[in-house]
Amino acid sequence: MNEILARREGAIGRLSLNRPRALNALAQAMCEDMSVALLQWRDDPGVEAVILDHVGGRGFCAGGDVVSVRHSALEDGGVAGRAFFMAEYRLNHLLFTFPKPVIAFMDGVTMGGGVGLALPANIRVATENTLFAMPEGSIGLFPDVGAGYYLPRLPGHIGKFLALTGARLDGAECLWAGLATHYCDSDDLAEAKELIAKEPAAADEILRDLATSTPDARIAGNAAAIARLFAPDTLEEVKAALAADDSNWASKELKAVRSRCPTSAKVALRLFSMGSQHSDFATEMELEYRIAAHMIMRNDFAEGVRAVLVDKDNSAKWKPAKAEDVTSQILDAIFAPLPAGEEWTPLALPN
Ligand code: QUE
Repeated sequence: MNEILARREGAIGRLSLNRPRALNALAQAMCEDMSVALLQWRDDPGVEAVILDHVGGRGFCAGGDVVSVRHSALEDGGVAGRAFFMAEYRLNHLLFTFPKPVIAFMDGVTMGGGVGLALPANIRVATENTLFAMPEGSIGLFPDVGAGYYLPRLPGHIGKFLALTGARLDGAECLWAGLATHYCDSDDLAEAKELIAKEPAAADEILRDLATSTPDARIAGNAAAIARLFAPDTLEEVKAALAADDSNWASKELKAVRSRCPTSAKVALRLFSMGSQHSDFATEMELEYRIAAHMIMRNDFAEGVRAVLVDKDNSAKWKPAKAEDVTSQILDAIFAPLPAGEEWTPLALPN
């Protein structure tokens, strides 16, 4: 069964995710297959650009195969889980440094690992089906796949808001936030891809010509509140700011922050303050891999995946349960370097 379709169409290489029953959640072999095709196209002068999309169904890509990673943490000391993240982050880095234009079609659920495929693309197309989120806080993980690089660079503390609440954005909101570069009706995508395959250099113009009027971005109405209430650097201060605001919106978002893993939230905040300083994406991936290697072995990850994806009771018991009890010593251990020979390394240096 082929979970990645890789083929040439005209002057483009086309990669289509094809694991629709799991909303195209990424397994290690899918990441490796995509990397092999990209390396081949990188060096093929007949390939001028790459299209990244999915075959059908509701998902572009819902994330990584975290149920398997949990199994690895419980059964093999996390060996297979670390191998998955190594392959996934190598793919993220290859896309980020790819020397030809990449065009990603976020025409459906785009969460976690799917965000890591879409955001390094030069052209990112949202549609009426786009549903974007960084939901890792609800499984005791952290916003990874380069989120530590991308999210702190969004204006008005939107990235912190997305990480701490797991908020879902629609396609119009993705365009508004700069997460997408274009908005098209999904009915026009087949035509767009056909035209782009004939003339990849005109992709931007082709997508602009096909663009219909974009619906209003609902999040725009909350942008001022997000910029104000998510400005603080600590989890305790963000929660206090939300609690002090008497709007319904703030109390709903406070509930979202409170229900999520407090260690995940503090890891996200420390990662964002470091990631905003990284000018090199490889440095970002090396740091995120250290964090992932440590976090998948913590009880919160097994418990979070159990609650959301295995038993689906959505009632994870976090340890520590309180923000105040997530100490800097806990965070230091999660951010610590790995033993020699076990650190993340890129797949291939850019040309
Ligand atoms: C956090 C996550 C993931 C998630 C939910 C979270 C994730 C992921 C999936 C997912 C969803 C539907 C599927 C599937 C996986 O959900 O990474 O196979 O059919 O892959 O709260 O990080």
